[in-house]
Amino acid sequence: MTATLTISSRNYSSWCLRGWLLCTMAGLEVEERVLSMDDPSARAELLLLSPSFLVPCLIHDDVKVWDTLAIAGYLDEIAPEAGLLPAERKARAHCRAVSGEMHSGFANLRSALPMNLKAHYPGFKVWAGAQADIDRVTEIWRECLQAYGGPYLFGEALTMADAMYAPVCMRFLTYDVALDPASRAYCRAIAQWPALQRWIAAAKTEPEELEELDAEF
Ligand SMILES: N[C@@H](CCC(=O)N[C@@H](CS)C(=O)NCC(=O)O)C(=O)O
Repeated sequence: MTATLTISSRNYSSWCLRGWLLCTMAGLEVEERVLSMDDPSARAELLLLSPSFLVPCLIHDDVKVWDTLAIAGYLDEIAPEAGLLPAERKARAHCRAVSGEMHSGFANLRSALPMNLKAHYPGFKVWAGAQADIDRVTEIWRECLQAYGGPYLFGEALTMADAMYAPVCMRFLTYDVALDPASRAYCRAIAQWPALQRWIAAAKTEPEELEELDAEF
């Protein structure tokens, strides 16, 4: 079986990171196609590949699936044994809900603290709108960590929710966000995730394409 994941910047693209982590969790080996968003011919190619014009986009055999949540659902279908969703029905619903909340929400957090894996901003000043998102994210985390015992959101095994929130953990570390002890421990546990470390190492070798990124990405 051949699979291709079209991605853009490893350093800036949080959705590509999520999609790639999900493929890794599902044990799906993907050939990565890295497209530069600034290059018009790459954009034309992307339009053919990904009808939404957005990345990541997974092509697996004759199936094309874009949008991270749809990719997660597809991967769970083809690799149910990988545990992208927890085994128990109530926990599965909870995992879907918090993954969906990340996917559709937190616009202030995403625009004020864009992912930038190469950067570190000690003492970064977080504005109130983004702080409200941070408070909600850490509330979700504390509830999960307490209910399922950690170290990951749904217990001892990583699930799709951890892939959804991994870029948020990296943002919190990049922007030196003040966190409660449980959330800080969770961010540190996620930062140790070997697949994420591989992605970060590759991101650090990427040429500087964008000087400043203040749009949601
Ligand atoms: N809801 C989409 C969001 C994907 C998204 O916004 N991708 C960004 C990169 S992280 C993108 O493709 N932007 C296109 C562009 O910048 O032209 C998903 O879950 O995959």
